Amino acid sequence: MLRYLLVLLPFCNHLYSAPKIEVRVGSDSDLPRIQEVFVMLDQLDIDYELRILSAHRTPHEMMAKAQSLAQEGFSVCIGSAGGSAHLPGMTASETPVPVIALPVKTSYLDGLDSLLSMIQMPPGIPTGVLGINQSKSAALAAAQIAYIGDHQVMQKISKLRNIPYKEHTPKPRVAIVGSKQKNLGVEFEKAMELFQSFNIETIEYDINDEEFLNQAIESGCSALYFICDIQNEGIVQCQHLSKSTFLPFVVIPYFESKASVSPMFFHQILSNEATLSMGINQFSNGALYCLQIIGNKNAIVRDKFNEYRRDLSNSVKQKNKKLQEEKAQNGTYLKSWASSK
Ligand code: C2R
Repeated sequence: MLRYLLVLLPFCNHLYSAPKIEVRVGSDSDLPRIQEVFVMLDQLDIDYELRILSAHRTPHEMMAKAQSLAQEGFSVCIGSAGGSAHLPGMTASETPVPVIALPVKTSYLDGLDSLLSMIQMPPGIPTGVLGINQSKSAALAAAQIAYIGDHQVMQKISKLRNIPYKEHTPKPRVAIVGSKQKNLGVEFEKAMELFQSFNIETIEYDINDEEFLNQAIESGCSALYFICDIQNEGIVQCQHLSKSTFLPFVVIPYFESKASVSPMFFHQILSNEATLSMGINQFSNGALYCLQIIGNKNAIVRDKFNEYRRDLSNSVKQKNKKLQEEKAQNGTYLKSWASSK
């Protein structure tokens, strides 16, 4: 028996290929500011590929390398840039691989410019945004996505983050937290329908139940979808929760009122943990981001996700076509505008 095992041993390496992480930066000038990404990944013994790619200066190369991320076997991409930082968003448009957006601190606007140009992505194209210069957290969040279910790496992460480790076998299942006792409206319902249409089970947990995090791990949830009710305790809950779990932590900042809000709250929810934030009230983007995480290990979910993206793109092209036809027929665009949402 032992002899057979020894014969097979050299082939085992070929069977297991470690998940890959890409780090792309808008400029080499960003590197010193985000060097903790690399220190952290090294500390976890995780290899990565580093590329300088700019949505503005090298759009074609940036796009081509985004389009091939999935085929090249990457499970996650950290996109980091400063100022008018379109790199992570444009990358996300071209790949089913989850993109983590890391805003770089800038000289004039302290990185708020970077953060705001990353976070409020349009429905359909999520990025998971971290706090400004939260490089260590970006590396941890990337590892938590790429190595979910890998006991060795997750154990290391738990130790580093001071979180009790519990063995976890991820399933196509997502923990929904912060939705109970609230009427979140139609946008939240749409997000839940998205999960359903992808055959992903959702389990709603009560945030006040002390055992819920353990239960989410035991039941094999692949991500935690947290609705952060900014006007009611949400920020405190978010800070507490994000410190307590090694599950990919996807946050949807929720504002009940439509009044405009100060972007300063982002500093609070994105303080220094591996918290991946969506834009304000972007419930569907939170769901899609969870689906992308699950899609790393589930070809059916990934294929469906790609189909979803194609449909989204086609619906925009259709609208444009209609607009041009109206102009040709009526000599004005106005009619189309009035009938579009
Ligand atoms: P230089 O120092 O090279 O002039 O770059 C970079 O991330 C950097 O922070 C200045 C800043 O420009 C940013 N940059 C972007 C993008 N490309 C470069 N935000 C992009 O594609 O988003």
